[in-house]
Amino acid sequence: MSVRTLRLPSPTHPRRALGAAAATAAVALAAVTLLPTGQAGAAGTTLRSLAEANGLYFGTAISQGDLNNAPLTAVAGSQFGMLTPTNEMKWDTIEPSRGSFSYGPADRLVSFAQTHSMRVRGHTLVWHSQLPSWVNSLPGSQVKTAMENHINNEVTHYKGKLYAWDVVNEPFNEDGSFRTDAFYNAMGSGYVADALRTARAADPTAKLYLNDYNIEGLNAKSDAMYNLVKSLKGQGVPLDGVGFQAHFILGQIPSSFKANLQRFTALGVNVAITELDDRMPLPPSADKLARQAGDYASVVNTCLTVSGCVGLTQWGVGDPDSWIPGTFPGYGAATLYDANYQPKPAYTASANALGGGTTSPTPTPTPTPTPPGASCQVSGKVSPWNTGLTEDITITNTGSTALNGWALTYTLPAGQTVTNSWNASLTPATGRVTATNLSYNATLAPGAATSFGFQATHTGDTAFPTSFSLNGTACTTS
Ligand code: 9MR
Repeated sequence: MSVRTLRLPSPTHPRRALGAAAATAAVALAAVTLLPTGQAGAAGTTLRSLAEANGLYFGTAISQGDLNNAPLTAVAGSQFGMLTPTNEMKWDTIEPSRGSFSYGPADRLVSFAQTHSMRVRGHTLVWHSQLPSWVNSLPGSQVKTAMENHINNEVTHYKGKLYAWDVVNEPFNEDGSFRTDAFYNAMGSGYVADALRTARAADPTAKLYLNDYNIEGLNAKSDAMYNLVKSLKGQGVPLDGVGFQAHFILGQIPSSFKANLQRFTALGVNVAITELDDRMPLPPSADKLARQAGDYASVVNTCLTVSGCVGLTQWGVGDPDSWIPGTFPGYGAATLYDANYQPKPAYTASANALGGGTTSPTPTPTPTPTPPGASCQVSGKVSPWNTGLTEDITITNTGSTALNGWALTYTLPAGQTVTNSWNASLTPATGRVTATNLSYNATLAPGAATSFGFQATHTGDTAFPTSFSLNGTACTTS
């Protein structure tokens, strides 16, 4: 596992080939949406903020019953920026009998998400499982109408509220043939296109996904999904992405994972990791947890390095919520949080992969030549919560000379301690701090601006820093 600090952004990183404007937007988004830490691995650092600073989301699956679990909701509401209802948007809950719709459980989860500024992935509209028996009992001639009506009703109910829908879930057998479920039997493979078109008509803003498991590596099943996506895109069917469930086994992340994701993005769709877990034989040991940390870091890094990978969702918040022990007896400990909702080594590894640097060794500083003095203006924003804050700072070069290397020095209010940063290297963590450019944003032309951000703990004083100077010359603040 590679360990790194201050991973964002790197000139060799495809996601960071976004340009300064997008990078600034990502930082601004992180600042706006940050929430209290909960039981995080490091004070002031959350998976969601780290992911968002990379232009990704980090999500989790929650069921209605989980809302009564205080430790779980504390972690979920602070650490994750996307919510997938585990079961509550499936057909058997939403339309248990024909034409009778029940949205209460799913509405409660959407409300929790909204309260915690989380987005929602809808899961799932058309699936052979958790399908009420009345659908399977319909004459073939009525299945299309029933499917379209179900999609139309559910997508309309959540219109404008969801980030994405898993429109069709698990359409393939392991050998790449279509599952012969009620939908395929009634309509052939054309049911997929029909479902996507129906969903798009009901909510033009939600991203539309196909989702499946065991398609992470190059194999017959992922070939089938690839060919389906290619065919749908060729016909102009509305399809935005493919979800890779990623129910992994310790030490068995497919070596072709990245190449596989990339062949999908080359078709013009996004990819997302939608149900991530990594199961191990029980009981967990220090060695197994360390290997699991490596697996998680590798998955996060794969998403980071595939342009078009939009985010990751873990299936469940902690090990107590995971479906694994019930389905794979003798296996478990598959998530980022242990039985007491304490972060596991996999959490730290994921955060580090996203640039959190919570356990990284202090890098050897690279000597930088002292750049010339500069005229500057500084602006910024503090987003505080009870014990921490996020701050983003924009520097504008108001001089007439381009800077090739910059160092912004400022004084933090007493009691503030930096815990992590992005788009600049910060040292020391308290008092008079210097933020130094990274290699990708070293150049600052006359009139140009650049932004960086950091998180800090505080003891009550959440004021913006004072006494800014850029390369030794005092800046104005606005
Ligand atoms: O986690 C879900 C579990 O609570 C349900 O009992 C199960 C029923 O099929 O579905 C689980 O979620 C599945 C998801 O909807 C689709 N991919 C596989 C997941 C694990 O079974």
